[in-house]
Parts: sequence; C-alpha cells; structure tokens
Amino acid sequence: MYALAILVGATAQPSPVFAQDAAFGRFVDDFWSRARKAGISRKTYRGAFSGVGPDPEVLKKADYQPEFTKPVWEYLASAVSQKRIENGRKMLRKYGGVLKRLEQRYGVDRHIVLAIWGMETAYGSFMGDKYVIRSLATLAYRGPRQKFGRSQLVAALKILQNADTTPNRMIGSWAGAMGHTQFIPTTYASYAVDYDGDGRRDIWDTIPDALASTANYLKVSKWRPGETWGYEVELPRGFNFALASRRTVKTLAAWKALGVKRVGAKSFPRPDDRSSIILPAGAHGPAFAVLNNFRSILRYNNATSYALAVGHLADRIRDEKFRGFVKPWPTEYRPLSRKQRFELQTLLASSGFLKGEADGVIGSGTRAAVRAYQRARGLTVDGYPSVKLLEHLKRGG
Ligand SMILES: [Ca+2]
Repeated sequence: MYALAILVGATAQPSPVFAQDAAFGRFVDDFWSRARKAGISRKTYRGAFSGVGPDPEVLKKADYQPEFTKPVWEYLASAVSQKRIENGRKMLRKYGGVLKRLEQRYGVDRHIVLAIWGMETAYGSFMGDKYVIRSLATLAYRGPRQKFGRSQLVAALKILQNADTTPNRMIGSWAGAMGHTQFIPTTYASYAVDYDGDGRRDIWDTIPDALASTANYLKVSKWRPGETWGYEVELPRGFNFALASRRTVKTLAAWKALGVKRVGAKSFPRPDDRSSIILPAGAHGPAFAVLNNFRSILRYNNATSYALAVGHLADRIRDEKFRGFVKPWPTEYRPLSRKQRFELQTLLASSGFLKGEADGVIGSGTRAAVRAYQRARGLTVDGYPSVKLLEHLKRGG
C-alpha cells in the first residue's frame, strides 16, 4: 500500500502547468488581471491554479452534440428509479428535522428539496469528480463556451478567496456544477446559504447548507408555499390540443369546466390554482396540469423532463401508495434524432409550413409549424414532432 501510494503520488504530483501547455499557461497569466480586479489575491490565484492544466475531456464534452434524444419515459425510468425513491425516503428520515425547519423558513415543500438533491447528485453520492477551477479554466481558455467559462471562473475564484471551501474539496461536473446542489458558481454567488452559521457557505461538505441553498433558490424562483407542482390529468374527448401550451394559463376550476379531470377520480384540492396543460410525449401520452411551481423547478434546470422528474420523485417519496402515472407512455412515438430534426424542418420549410433555416432545434417556431401541418392534414394537432410525423411528411403528407 505504502509503495503504491508513493507511486501514485509521484505520477499525480502537479508538474508546472506552463511546461505542459504553454498556451494555457499564457491564458492563466492573462486572466490574472481580471481576477485581481474581482478582488482575488495573488496567493489565492496561485493556489487555485497550482498544477492545473487544461482538461481534454471538458473540451470534448463542450463540443459534443448528442445525436439521439432520450425519450421522456426512458429519462423518467432512470431519474425516478425505485432505488432513488427509497433512498429519498431514507434521507427524509435522516434529515427530517432540518428539512422541516427549511420548509418553515423558505416555504418550499421538503419533498421537492429532497427530490432536487436526488436528481442532482443522488443525495450526494455523485457530485462529479472534477476540480471546478480546472473545468472552468478549460472552458474559458478554448472552445465554444469561453464567455460562460470566464464569468464562472471569476465567481469560482471568489469562493476560494472567501474560504468557503478549499481547492481540493471544490468538486463538480465538467461544466462547473458544484457540490450537493450542483450550483454553477454565479448561482452559488447569488443563492447559496450558510445555514449552520459557521461563516462558510459550504454546499460540498455541509448537507444543511446544501439543502438550504436549494430551498432558497426555489424560493427566489417564486415558489408558492402550499401549491404543488402539478397533477396528471385526463383530457376529454375532442379536447382542443392547441390549448396544451405553457402559454395558456387557467385555473384548475376553469380546466375542469372544459372537461379536464385529475386521474384516479380525485379532485383538485385547490381549484383556484393556475395551471397549464402539457403533453411531454404528445397527445398519445400522459397529460399534466402544471402549476407555477413547475416553472420554479425549471429555473434549476430548464427541461420539461427534468421538472417532471423532480415533481414526480417528490410525490413518490411522500406517498408510498402512489405507484406512478396512470396513462402509459406512447413508446411507438419516439422523439426525433438530430438528423431527423433537420429533415423534419427541411420538409416543413419546403412545403411552406416553416420559414427560416433548419437548425435541428425544436423551438416554438418548429412546434407552430408542426401544428399548422397537422391541422392542414387532419391529424391530431398536438405540435409533437415524432418519428411518425416525419414519416407522414416524407410520404408527401
Ligand atoms: Ca456553513
């Protein structure tokens, strides 16, 4: 063991960065003036960059564009696994006291705070394995995310300057999401909380600080105490799917008047809460009435599937009898690959439904074009770009 430790120590010993990569060394030298203006001392700066070279894996990930999109049902199956639900209940028992106090202070449902912790780092079991300064310096130095990398790097150096943590504990993802809560440094700067009052906002090694930081972030993201995130609903026959949009907001009572029901013959406990109907996998999959708090979760990570997973995981941790969504996912309606998204946009443009160039990104413009096409061809107008829809377009509509 001893000999091995020596050996590992010798190979991992930081060699001077400037010898490894001269251009990166120049970047670190040049960046010093910006750091100094932000109040970073020479000592902190040297300590932060000691033995640090660029991380080729970070550059690779920054350039990576996934070819395939995971269907929402596959994402949910791994995000809200039985193991994560059970571990969430364990953590609820273990940290029940602090979670209760946080709920009183910030007004955020404890199960949601737990669910975010579960989603971000599997309750602290995986916070990433990269030194945050190295990841951010690599992004700042080269590649498509330099601006992001530079501003985050300054904010990360400030954390070390304040001695909130130390370089060897400053662990996170390749993109600089840090600690239990996976805050990027600028989010940390604005929202992290020193809950235990030791003078350090420590989201790496102090779980109450991390949970309080999450609760605080949701609170400032306009979380409404007493409201939930959303409900699975059943839509009536002949429902106008054009209403299924985050832009259409009605009270639950108003939706009910249009025939929208909560699944399982349950009623809405707060009929005056305002909500939108969403169809994460199109008209053939489960429908949800999502409330204002769904938007607050999206501030954490702006993906519908993420917010749905957080809300659902929270519900599953809370209620042992709740087994999951009622309506099955329409697995025959797979989402499009990147190549297929370009194809879809090109076909929609050539048939006059879409203006502008294909970019492979499904935004509101593409969704509107899909709706227009569906309307013109007598299909269900849900704006959902599936492989089936692409095949329909390829057959010449
Ligand atoms: Ca603290």
